[in-house]
Amino acid sequence: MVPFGSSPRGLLSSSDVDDLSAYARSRASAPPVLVPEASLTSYFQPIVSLRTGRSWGTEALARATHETLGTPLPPLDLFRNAEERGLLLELDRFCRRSAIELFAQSGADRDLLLSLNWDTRTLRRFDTDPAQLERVADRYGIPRGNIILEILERRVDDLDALVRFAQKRRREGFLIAVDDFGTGHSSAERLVRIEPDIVKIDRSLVQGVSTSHPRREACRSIAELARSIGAIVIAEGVEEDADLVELAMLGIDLFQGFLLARPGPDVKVVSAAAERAIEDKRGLLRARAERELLDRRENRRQHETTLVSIVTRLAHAGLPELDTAAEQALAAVSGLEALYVLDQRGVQLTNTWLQPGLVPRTGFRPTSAGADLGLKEYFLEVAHGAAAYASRPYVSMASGRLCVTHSRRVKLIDGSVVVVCCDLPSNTLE
Ligand code: G
Ligand code: MN
Repeated sequence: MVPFGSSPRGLLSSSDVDDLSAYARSRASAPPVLVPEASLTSYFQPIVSLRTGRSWGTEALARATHETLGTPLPPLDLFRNAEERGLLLELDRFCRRSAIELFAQSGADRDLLLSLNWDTRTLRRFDTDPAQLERVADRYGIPRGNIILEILERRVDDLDALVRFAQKRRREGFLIAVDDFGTGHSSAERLVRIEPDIVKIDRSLVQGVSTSHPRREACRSIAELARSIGAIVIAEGVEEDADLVELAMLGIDLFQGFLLARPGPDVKVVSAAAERAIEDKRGLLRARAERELLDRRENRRQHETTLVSIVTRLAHAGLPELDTAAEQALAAVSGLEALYVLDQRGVQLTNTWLQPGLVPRTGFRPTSAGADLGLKEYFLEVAHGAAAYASRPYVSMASGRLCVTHSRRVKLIDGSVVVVCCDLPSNTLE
């Protein structure tokens, strides 16, 4: 614990902040001004890799305690207090330096990354000592490439300034992370402009991912977006087994959260705890992956039976009777939501027949004969060689419900070749 104090003038200069290191070590008690008698330290929370079973990095988190009472002071209060006093830059910087010091002294593995939060509100102030971070990192022998700067989700008036900041820090050799992505001000624009090395998916999206289809798809999209611009994805705030499993099934490898380890003062202790926790989950993850495979297989088998039955019925019709045949086939075969047939250019030959009694959601409407579906993947795939195709689950424009479209090339009794499309309800496992 080190007291965060100020010079007698009340405002810290950046060199004062640098001197705070010596001051902190001697525990000299300059009058603390931020929060009376506040002591500051850094806790560490591991980021663990499922693939390797090892801690990949650790995030430093500021922790403040009332010196005499020993009670914790919420870091948010502390930062608000500092901002009101114009000391945010100093506090933010002090936290990073304290984190680097403690990390360097922790004896953690050389390849463990250290993640530091950076409050973007400080960019509004002229930084009189921009080289402080490099100096401290170098002094403690931590390669800059092992230090991640997390750009916090905060309102930024000047995005250009933020982008310049990120570019400059990257040129210096640091890694850049966009923190809390998916909530508040952490927009997609920020992501494409900053092109971070790392994207941390915010816990507000992560929590409940196992029970919410939209949440899962949001995490999937963010993970895909991040990966496709070359960024590493971290899911933060993981608290539940089921969410961890779900995120792992989306291909996410790096996790941070109470489920794995709570933040603690000792880097090595929390890292080891997270490694044990992830090992404990391996059986669960494997069981889920296997169950999903079997469910998917069973689902495919059921779909196949339905499709064969539909195709057989339609193949007995000629082009002129196709619409009636489709209507009848749909009524006769259960488990189908919609049925429509396309010609070889992707133009609808039949109406879209919806399961009797199925009312489309407001704003959704089935297409009729003549509609051009030539750009749809379920058409293109089978038009260009595939014998059969199944889409990923998506919301059908015909019904507004989650479905999977299966398409098949089928030869009718009169020799004409058509593409039969069947929408089957999706339980999102496909
Ligand atoms: O904004 P940022 O992601 O840096 O916030 C980190 C904060 O989130 C820390 O205060 C940390 O204690 C907290 N935190 C870390 N893991 C979890 C978690 O699994 N659940 C919740 N609710 N908070 C967490
Ligand atoms: Mn963070």
